[in-house]
Amino acid sequence: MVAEEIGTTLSQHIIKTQKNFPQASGRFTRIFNELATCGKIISSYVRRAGIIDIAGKRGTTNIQGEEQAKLDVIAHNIFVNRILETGLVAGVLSEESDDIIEAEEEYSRNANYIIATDPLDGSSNIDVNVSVGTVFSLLRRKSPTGERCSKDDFLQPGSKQIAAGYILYGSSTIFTYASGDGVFCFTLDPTVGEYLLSHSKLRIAEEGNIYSVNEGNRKFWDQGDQQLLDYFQGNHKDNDEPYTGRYIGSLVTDVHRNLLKGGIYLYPRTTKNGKKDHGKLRLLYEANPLAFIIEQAGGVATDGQRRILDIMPQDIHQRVPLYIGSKREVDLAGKFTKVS
Ligand code: AHM
Ligand code: MG
Repeated sequence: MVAEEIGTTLSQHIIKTQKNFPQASGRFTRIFNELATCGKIISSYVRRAGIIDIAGKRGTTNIQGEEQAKLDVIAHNIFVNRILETGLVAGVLSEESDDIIEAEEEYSRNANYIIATDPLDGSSNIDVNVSVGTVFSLLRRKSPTGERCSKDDFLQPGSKQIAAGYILYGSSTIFTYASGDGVFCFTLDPTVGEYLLSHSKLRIAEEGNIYSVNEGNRKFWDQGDQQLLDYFQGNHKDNDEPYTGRYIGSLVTDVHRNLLKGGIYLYPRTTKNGKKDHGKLRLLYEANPLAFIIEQAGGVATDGQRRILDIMPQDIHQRVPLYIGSKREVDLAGKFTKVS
């Protein structure tokens, strides 16, 4: 970061970058301001998770017989309501809702964007004070502005994303985004209530020495994935130097660490439920936005063979195996998964 960038706020930065696009209408800036606000509000809930009664499981009821909200449902409601009320977003696809949520007619007349989100990824970690995050993917709708949007609007490959980002609620709250001109991180300064630029045009190392994976699933993996793990652990004929294992179980946090330090995160397909699945992670609001960011930082993201951003989705909640991070390790993973 150069000296004159120090102290730059997220909104200053977005306004400045949007000035480079003569056709920019200010809509992008307004959506980003709202995303930033959602992050601040969700962050304030996350920070109080042990104090206020929001860590309960869904399915329990409060004294009025109402269902108790879990923090990921709270995050979903904050995110969806605020984003749709901008009048610029025609529909939101959220991990917390089976169907897409359309904007009310009064808000959708001029809305030409759509957003896919995991409002609180890794939320099973909340009860034990481990970092979680909000992930978002911004796309242009396919259907004409003014009409009702549908699931089909969301069935676009990740390469069509206009922007993507995540808000990480860790030891500090970090807003990271990419929109075609590199990756930028802004750290929320609680003393001024603003996100301040902390990493500019972030690049991921071409090779790293961290692997992040849930090794407990090993026996359910394809042979190639098991051999890849042997490679990382130094139990392979081509490599007797072990990597470092780091797995938080919170995708945003694991990917963020590897973005800064270099390495690979993987969630391979498994046979956990008796037949081969597609792993756990969702293409549209987990894999795509993170792949967009990692690629713009110089890294790679695949499903083992295909570039994540080239996959044409068939379903809004489609799952996909994910290998994401430094180029060397993800390319290497491709060699191992090919033989499976
Ligand atoms: P979630 O969206 O329900 O939180 O699930 C996604 C999370 C990721 O953050 C994390 O990397 C992964 O699930 C962990 O899964 P596992 O517990 O199987 O290792
Ligand atoms: Mg998730």
